[in-house]
Amino acid sequence: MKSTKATALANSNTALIKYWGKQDEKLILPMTNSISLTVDSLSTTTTVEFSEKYQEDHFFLNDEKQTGTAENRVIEHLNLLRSKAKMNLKAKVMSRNNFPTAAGLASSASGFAALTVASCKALDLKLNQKELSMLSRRGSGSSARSIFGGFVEWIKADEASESYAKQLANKDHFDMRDIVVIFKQQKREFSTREAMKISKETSPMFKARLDVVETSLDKMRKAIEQRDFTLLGQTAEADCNLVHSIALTSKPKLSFWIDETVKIINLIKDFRKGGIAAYYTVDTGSNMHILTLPQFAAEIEMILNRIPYIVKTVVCKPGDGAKIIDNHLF
Ligand code: 2P0
Repeated sequence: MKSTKATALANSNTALIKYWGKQDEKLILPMTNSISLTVDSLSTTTTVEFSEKYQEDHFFLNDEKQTGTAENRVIEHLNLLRSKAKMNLKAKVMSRNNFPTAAGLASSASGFAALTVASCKALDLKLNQKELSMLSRRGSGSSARSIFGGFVEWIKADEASESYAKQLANKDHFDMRDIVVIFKQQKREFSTREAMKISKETSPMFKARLDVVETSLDKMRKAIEQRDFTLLGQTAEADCNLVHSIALTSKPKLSFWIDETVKIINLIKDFRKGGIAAYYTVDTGSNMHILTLPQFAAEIEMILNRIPYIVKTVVCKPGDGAKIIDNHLF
């Protein structure tokens, strides 16, 4: 019986200058470049097996069979990869996240990067990271960045064959920490995909960000290159605030922050007054990221762990890009 199996591990990434808005929804071409940090402790492991024994595609996430949009997005991505490999065997896909799914912690980034890398290996497509990044992008835009480790920039382009991510600096270039803060209360009314579309079509702030994003990207590249943590933090916070202003001024209003988000933002401001270098960024969920330097991480974590509305903190370092591993999930 014809059968082929592979497993990949991909880390999530935290957007420092965010991807917000598409110029092409089908090809997933972004309106702007974006810059992220691939982290080491939030990962998806995915095993893919293409085999004659499967009559249809199956997708399991954290041991639960998925249906609806989650399953359809995976099947659509498998179809794209199968057409590239000129092969039509159905597949079983099993994924495991070591962190909450769909909570603004970029599970689609690690998820589609792991799916792409595992599938391409199982399909014997011999692709380089740039090609993997372009393919992964079609599953979920931010996953194009998780193919690479460390500090990564995803390039906008009008052509599908020219929009891919590339590494700006490897994980050892700048030793910083991303403390992921997971709240007891979770809120998510809109998927990122819906939110981006609504924002682009309805927020008067959307164009305003396009006017300043090139400057933000320049500052972020410089901050990374020169290991300037203050510039990195200030620039990430400013872009985060702009993106969430766009969300808030959309119709319908998109608000991802909860009371706890604002409380932690105020705490971070107090940290800075007390000489602790810390900055925030928030993606499309109420959970948030505190960017800091290694020497402050333990103290910040200790303070956060005393706060009753925080269920978990994860201290992440810069991490590796997506890779093939030997331990299959089935
Ligand atoms: C980012 N986000 O740069 C931004 C900031 C969330 C907030 O990219 O529609 O799941 O699949 O391309 O990649 C998450 O969006 O969106 C995201 P699709 P994706 O990380």
